[in-house]
Amino acid sequence: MEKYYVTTPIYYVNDEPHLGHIYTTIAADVLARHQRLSGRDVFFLTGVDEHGQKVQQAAEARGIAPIELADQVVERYRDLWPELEITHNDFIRTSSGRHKKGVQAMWRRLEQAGAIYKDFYEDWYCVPCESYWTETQLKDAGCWDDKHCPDCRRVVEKVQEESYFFRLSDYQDRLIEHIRTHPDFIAPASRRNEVLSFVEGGLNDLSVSRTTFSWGVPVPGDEGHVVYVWIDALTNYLSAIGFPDQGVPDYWPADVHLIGKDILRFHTVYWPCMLMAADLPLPKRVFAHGWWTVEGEKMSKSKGNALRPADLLKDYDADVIRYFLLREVPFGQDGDFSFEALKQRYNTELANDVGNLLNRSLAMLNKYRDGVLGAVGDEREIDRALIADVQGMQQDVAEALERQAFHIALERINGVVRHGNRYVEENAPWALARSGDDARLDTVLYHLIETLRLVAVQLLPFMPEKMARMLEQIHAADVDVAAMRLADVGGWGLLKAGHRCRKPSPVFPRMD
Ligand code: ME8
Repeated sequence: MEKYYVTTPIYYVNDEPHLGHIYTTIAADVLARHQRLSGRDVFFLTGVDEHGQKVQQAAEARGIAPIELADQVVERYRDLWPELEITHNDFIRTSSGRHKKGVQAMWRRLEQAGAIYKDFYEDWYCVPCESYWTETQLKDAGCWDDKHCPDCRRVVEKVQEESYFFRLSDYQDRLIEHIRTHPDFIAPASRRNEVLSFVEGGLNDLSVSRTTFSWGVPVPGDEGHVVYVWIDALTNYLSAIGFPDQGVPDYWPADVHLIGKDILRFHTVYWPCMLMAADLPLPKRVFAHGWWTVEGEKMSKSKGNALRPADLLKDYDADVIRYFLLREVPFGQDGDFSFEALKQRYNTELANDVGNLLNRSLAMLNKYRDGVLGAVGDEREIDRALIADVQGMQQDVAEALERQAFHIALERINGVVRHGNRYVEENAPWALARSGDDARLDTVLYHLIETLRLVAVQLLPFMPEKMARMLEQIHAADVDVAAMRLADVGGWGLLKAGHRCRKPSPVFPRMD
């Protein structure tokens, strides 16, 4: 069976999950479900990033050990994912033995390849705050010119720290070549260009160990150093699937790493260069999606305005949240979340379009035909046009999702739903019932129900619970969505004459 490996970033445990984290994870889940439905052997990985100074400091601020903080926050993620119907195959913690072993093996491989050397690293230290700042952090905070501390505004001093370095600069040309010859490696295209010009601007070697804090994986053979948190974190994509015990694990290389644009450079510069040095294949694709603001504002810890999943789940079903996030904003672009937009999209696209087509079709089938499908008579042009649209949808959705174009996949499916509603108006089944044209009435109702069934199959990865309920009304039987395969249910004409559907029961009631 063809394998498919999809990952999310592993989330830091110094913050609780919010809208941004669920966005990436939902997107990955839709890909995983779609690929399983298409018959592939899927491995979907998510997890948490526990090491590093940020986590150590957050734990200290609460007066607990870093592992205690991690143990608490990890439960928030573990509890949340089932509520959002996330079907990950594994959940990696970077504090786990299997991961540490993977990181140390990666380190040794880099060392054996001659890609690591020891030198000094220059940091900026604020004595009163006892905090270390990098040059980049000072520049980003606008504190570079007179070199003051971004926190307390006092002058920082230069300190030298012994550090291991990774020969990132050695891989510059190979990376450029790889990006040029693999146009699908970095998406969307704007991000690819951004990375390319960054790499062409020249790469510096990367400091990959720290001695100023201890919460991390010890450097093999030099325990005074911990491995830089990004070397540690990126290796999760391999340690979770059996590296180093399996050599190159079965699921490697990943088909797609889904990430936010904030961590693009780590995934498209550091990670591929590390893999080249370690002589391991590169991931096939890295997709960096855009950034959500909430009601026009940037979410920030200091403002305390992060949108928490519980605030959403209180009023909206997981399926509706899943649909909205992937429909509202073209994947790759930034977007704004608002409850008003969510309600509006729900009412127009789900309640009015899908819900209405389902309710009226099943209601007419029950009213005129006691819920039983009749034989299909002569097909007219109008019927063939509907079938062609439905059949084209499957291919188009698959192609869109192969490029992570969720919004295009959904728009294509919605187009079929609108076509279905037009088909009802144009064929006016109520008039056929009144005039006693039973053969034509049966044909029209059959086309509607079969269209609905295939729409539900395509929407399953996006809204698994709602679509299972829709399919149960159509099939008049319980549906095991996890076991469903396109090869069995994806073709037009599965339902036969004599099949009885259920009475409609609203899946998308209108929201006021
Ligand atoms: O960066 N809009 O973890 P993290 C969209 N541990 N997505 C958002 C978002 C927003 N406003 N805010 C967060 C880390 N995200 C590292 C990753 S991977 C080897 C290590 C999402 O907890 C988005 O996917 O800060 C982003 O990349 C990720 O959360 C950052 O999560």
